[in-house]
Amino acid sequence: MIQTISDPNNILHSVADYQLKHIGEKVLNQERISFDEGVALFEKGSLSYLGALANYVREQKHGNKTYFNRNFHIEPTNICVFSCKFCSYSRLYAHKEEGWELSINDMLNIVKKYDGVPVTEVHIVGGVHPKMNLQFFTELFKAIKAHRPDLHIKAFTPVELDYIFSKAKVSYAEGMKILHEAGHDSLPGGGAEIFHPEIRTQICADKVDADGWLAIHKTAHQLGMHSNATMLYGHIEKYWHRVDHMERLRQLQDETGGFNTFIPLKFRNKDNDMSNVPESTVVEDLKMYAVARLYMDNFPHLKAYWPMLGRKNAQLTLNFGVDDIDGTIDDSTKIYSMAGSEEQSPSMNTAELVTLIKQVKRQPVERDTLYNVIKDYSEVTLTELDPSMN
Ligand code: V47
Ligand code: SF4
Repeated sequence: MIQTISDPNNILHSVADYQLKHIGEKVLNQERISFDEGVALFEKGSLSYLGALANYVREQKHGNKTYFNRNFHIEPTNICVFSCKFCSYSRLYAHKEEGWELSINDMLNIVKKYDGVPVTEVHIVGGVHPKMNLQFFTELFKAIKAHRPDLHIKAFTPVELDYIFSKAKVSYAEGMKILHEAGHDSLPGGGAEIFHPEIRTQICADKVDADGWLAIHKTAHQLGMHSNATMLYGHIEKYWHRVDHMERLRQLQDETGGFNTFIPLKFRNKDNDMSNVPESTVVEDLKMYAVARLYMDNFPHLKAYWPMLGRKNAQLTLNFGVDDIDGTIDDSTKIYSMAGSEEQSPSMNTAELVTLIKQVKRQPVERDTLYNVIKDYSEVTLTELDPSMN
């Protein structure tokens, strides 16, 4: 073990506020915190107190383990029928010459680039193209699985799924079953944004609403598929909207147990219709991760997505509840570079990811999408790592 586990007795001494102390006691006794207590943590909790509590929970659940996976992204298109105000990435169908559209063959060729490379997952998500329908994606999944049956396909948010199922005139259950049988293994967490209609109608009025998002994840869980959940924070929402969002997810997780990971996504403001909204500070980001770890007690994992946060901040989050920093990625996603992330060509190989985790005295563990351990790197020294490995 590289680092000592935090001592719970020291944590409560640092806080004078009665309510915060009481919440801290509940956390240390593994009792669930309420909606109002979640809001109080955001409003009154100091960064050091929230961090100490969240780190305690993180170490109780996972010790020093910090998970990552070896994956690549395919973004089939950035043409989108919707017009989310925070999106810097999409182009309307009317301006499709400014965007890209990949054919099944193009996407299969991307998969083939990884022949012989030990990636375990392909993450497929993009805009909602009016001509890419249920049949198109069924064929895509079958083609990928025919070429590489062991590759886990994590694809599509309820935004795409709700659109393609309603165009195909099938129910969520029928549509999910068709895709699952074609090779669709799990759902990423996107499209959740902020569930509460007071905010959702201002930032992404025309896409699937909270009930639809939750119903599609529930349908996937009922088919035995796992999924992730995100929250786009740090724009026009209030703290209670964040807690409302987490509360809805926590309730569904109580029912199905199908979520793996919660991923808070920091709003980036470059080149979109919300560029006038300032971005959150790093202190606010770390508080967000910490409160998420404390509130989402039934979510096994909390992920910081490094291409969006940047590498240094991703390292910091590992002391604020985070136990997962996503994957190797390989410069295959544009969604954050177009929104202003410091990571303009996000790409990190395994040696770099392991180094990043070891530098902050955590234990790097390569996982697959479902968190089965592929390799524990704790005994591998930095000099033993091959810098050219993918
Ligand atoms: O739903 C779009 C977000 C999401 C911006 O499940 C933005 O493993 C910040 O869901 N600023 C899609 N965020 C990406 C996503 C995801 C990413 C990594 C891993 C996983 C996973 C899922 O990206 C969208 C939206 O919330 N987004 N624009 C922006 N300007
Ligand atoms: Fe389309 Fe997704 Fe961008 Fe919204 S966030 S406009 S659904 S690509």
